[in-house]
Amino acid sequence: MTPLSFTFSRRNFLKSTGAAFVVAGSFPLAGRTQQNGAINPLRIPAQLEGRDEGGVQVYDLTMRKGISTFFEGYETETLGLNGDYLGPTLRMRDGETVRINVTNTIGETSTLHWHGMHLPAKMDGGPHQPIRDGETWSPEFTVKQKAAALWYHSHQMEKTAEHVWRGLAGMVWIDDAESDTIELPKTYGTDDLPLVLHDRRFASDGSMEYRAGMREMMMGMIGNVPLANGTVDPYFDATTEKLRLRILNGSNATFYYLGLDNDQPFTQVASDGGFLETPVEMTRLLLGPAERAEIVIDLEPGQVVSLRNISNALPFRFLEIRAAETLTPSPAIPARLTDIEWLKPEDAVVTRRFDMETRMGGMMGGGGNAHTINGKVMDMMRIDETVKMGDTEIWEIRNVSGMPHVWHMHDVQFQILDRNGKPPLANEMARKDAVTLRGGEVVRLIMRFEDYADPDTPFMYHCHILEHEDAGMMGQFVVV
Ligand SMILES: [Cu+2]
Repeated sequence: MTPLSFTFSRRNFLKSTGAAFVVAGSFPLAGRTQQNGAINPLRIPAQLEGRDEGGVQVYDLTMRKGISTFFEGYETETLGLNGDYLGPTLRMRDGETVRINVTNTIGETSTLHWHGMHLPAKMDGGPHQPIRDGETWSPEFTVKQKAAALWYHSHQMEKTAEHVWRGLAGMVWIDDAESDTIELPKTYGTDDLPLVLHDRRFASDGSMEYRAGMREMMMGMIGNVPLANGTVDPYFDATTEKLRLRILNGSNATFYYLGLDNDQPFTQVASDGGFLETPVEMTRLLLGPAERAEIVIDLEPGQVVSLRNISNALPFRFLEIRAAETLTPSPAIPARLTDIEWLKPEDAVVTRRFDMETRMGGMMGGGGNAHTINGKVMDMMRIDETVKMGDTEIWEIRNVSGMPHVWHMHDVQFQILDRNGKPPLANEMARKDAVTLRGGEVVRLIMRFEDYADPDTPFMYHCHILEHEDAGMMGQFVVV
């Protein structure tokens, strides 16, 4: 087995699932070894700033087909935005009005969803805002949220997994007055890096076709090669004492358990929807699909340290960081990063309950859909929940299956009240839009629906294992 192949074992941190998936794959192309140094410079996505048109910040994004070289000598068919694979990092500011012209040229209908953004449902880019091939969709809205590292991705009904797999995703970074002045690394591409982590399954001819069979529809599509910003086995030459990584788990279905190879601690400063109130020092970070974490790593001159997926079976490297012999000083991380307005359970007017269920027999036995929420599969014509604008609500999510799921909801950033009746982890005390639930777990979320009543256009909630979403593990709510 070549060391570039890897094995996922979630047993060591997902003990409760009962399902110990070990998915091994091998990639015989290169025959190179991760025991040696990393081989490719980390790709840094271009930044895309808006251009001012009468006070509106305008962005142009073109979804297109591309040819990517992940392995020397092999061409791979991919999709990208303004490029061959993945898309640029959009930079936006709180309070600005933005318009994004999204042109679809991929040869089939797709959508582009602004994951984590608070915006009108019609601008959300979900299944109800299809962009046909050759057409341009131009959502316009005012950015109304705290500084955060968000992302965008295709959300085409029943095709989300395939379109994201092929490359239709990128990040959106929001800035505000607080992030302007906070003493954290913030020079893009130098000490402040986007890091889109995912895995893709490559065939021996270099192709990474999306082929979800029965097993993948049940467990999710899992790759045999890890990538960071679309780079295979990358390194980054660091020149500063502190390095800030804005990490997105952009995989279809893989839970990453991240750490540094020398087990040195790092500091998480932000979660999905922005800064934590206080930094959290840690040595391990679990990120489910769609979750984000911003971490800061302290570097010694000349140090080589790797960000790895930790697993008992076979850990693999996502990124090798090579520190220069002389490093530019970085200021200490502030003891307090922000103030979060904590929502109070007594202010909630209703508690809604959602059961995320996977019936192993369902699909295998040909008995229809295996992945459901409250026993139902997604129906674009059905509104599942109606929420009153201005209300604070508690949503209790139960994973009644034996495998992990990721709850994600559109429109709002929520707060986790408790996990299995106990307080959430320190790094979950945050604004979040996605939360990992191991088999059997229960989380209570609290959120306020502040704006944008629209009885006709729903927002989505769904599992962010994309194969589960496509199989129907999704529902719709309207704000009225
Ligand atoms: Cu799921």
